[in-house]
Amino acid sequence: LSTVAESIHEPVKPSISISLTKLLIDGKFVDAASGKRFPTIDPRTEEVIAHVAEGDEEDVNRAVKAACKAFDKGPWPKMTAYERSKILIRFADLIDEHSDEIATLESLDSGKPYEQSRNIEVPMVARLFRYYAGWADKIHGLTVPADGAYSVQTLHEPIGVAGQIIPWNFPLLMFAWKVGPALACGNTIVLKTAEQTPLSALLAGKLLHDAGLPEGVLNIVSGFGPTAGAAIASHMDIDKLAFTGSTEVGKIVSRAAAESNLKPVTLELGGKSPFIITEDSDIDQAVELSHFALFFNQGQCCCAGSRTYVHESIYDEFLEKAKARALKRVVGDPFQNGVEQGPQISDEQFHKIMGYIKKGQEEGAKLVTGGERFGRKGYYIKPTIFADVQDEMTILKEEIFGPVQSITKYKTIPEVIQRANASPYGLAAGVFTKNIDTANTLSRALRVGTVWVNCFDVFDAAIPFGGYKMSGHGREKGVYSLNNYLQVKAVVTSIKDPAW
Ligand code: TXE
Repeated sequence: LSTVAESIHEPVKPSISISLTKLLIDGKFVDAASGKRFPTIDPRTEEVIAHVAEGDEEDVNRAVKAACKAFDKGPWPKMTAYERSKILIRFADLIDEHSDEIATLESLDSGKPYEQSRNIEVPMVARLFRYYAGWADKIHGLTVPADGAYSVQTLHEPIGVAGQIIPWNFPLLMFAWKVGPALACGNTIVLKTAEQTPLSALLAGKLLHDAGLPEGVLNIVSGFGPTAGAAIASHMDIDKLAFTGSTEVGKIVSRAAAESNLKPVTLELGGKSPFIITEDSDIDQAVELSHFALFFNQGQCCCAGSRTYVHESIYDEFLEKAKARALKRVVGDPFQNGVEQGPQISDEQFHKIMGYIKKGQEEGAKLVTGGERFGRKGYYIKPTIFADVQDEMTILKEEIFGPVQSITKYKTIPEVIQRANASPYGLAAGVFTKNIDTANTLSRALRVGTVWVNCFDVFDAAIPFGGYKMSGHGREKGVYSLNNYLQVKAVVTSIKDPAW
């Protein structure tokens, strides 16, 4: 293991050449109108991977024009659903064929373990496109029995041009969650990737065109939030906005959407998910699952189980074992086999997390392990555990978005329900128990969009995901996501001779 850890001093050089760095507009890779480029950084080395075209308002305007043309003139929304479905399936096949390359780009740009990109996330992307390809030709309305002599039917039509803004923690998966259902429903798209991770989506965009996507249907504008992102949120010709990111920016884009053309908005925002371990639990299994729930993806998950509630009767033993597990966590270069945790995404996030660790100590939480930088360069942080964390402490209230587990004890189920729900967030929760009655009680009482019972982070394409409260609104994945990208039109036809 020490060899793996040492690897961060000699970063692996993945064999990949970065060829796609321009904006994808109207089926072509083009420079930004301003000619500007920005660096994307390797979080392992803090060095530049590539310079990428920096889109801003003018480029968003060009992309929206192309998307409007592709929507209004077709062929995309007017193609048979079966034809659209075949293109999505061909794309999924291309993702499989290029999975080494695309996983390499993803890990290089984001710092996540290559094994995670290659074996979990890239296959999930292909699976998700096949899932939505399956829906494309099964979207249909109703025949409605209305009073009077009318024949009434509903048509489920694409909304038009979808604006999509995605974050850096799962660049390719967020691309898939947004682009898959929007395309299946026949919409066209202007997508902005996160400025920290622009690379994998550009390759995915190329592969979609190789699969037969007509030009202008998917436009990708790399760039920053206050420029390119703001231009999307406030654009008068974008018909729908889907955003994943911070709660703070979620409010900004909602406001911009309302103040421009009132486009409908779906939001997937921050979280502070409870993970509740009951007294009857197998402690070793509970330690492993709660460890995974928090530390997966360097702790950079909106649904991370970041409030670990442990029943008082097993608390001491749990704590000791949780510490041992964190100490065993393999931190190192994400391209080394066996590495569980790579660097955080950026200097900014590194410092944000270190700030929370300091705050935890200042406010009196007990630092059990970690709490400091790992290695000399790169944004690595040691797996960190705080114990005896109290409800009013900042680290139990705010989203840290890093490898910091906060453990707290509880006595009764009503008490833990009340405390778990006392958060402005409501994205997800984990419940670990052998008692079916407790599982049923908790899964109904928790005010969150997903409850994982004796499992965590199960992200099947068919399972809806989204938040209660300030974690957002709308659902992604599953059949529910189709509603985000469809309009319902009622067609009411007078019947001339109702007797027949
Ligand atoms: O998010 P931002 P940041 C949380 C997490 C993290 C914090 C800040 O707690 O520490 O947010 O991360 C674009 N108009 N999550 O600063 O800024 C931006 O370019 C339009 C949770 O990276 O919200 C990027 O594409 N767009 C989250 C996207 O919004 C704007 C995942 C997200 O960035 C914009 C990421 C603007 N004015 C962070 N400003 C999750 N829910 O999974 C920024 N953007």
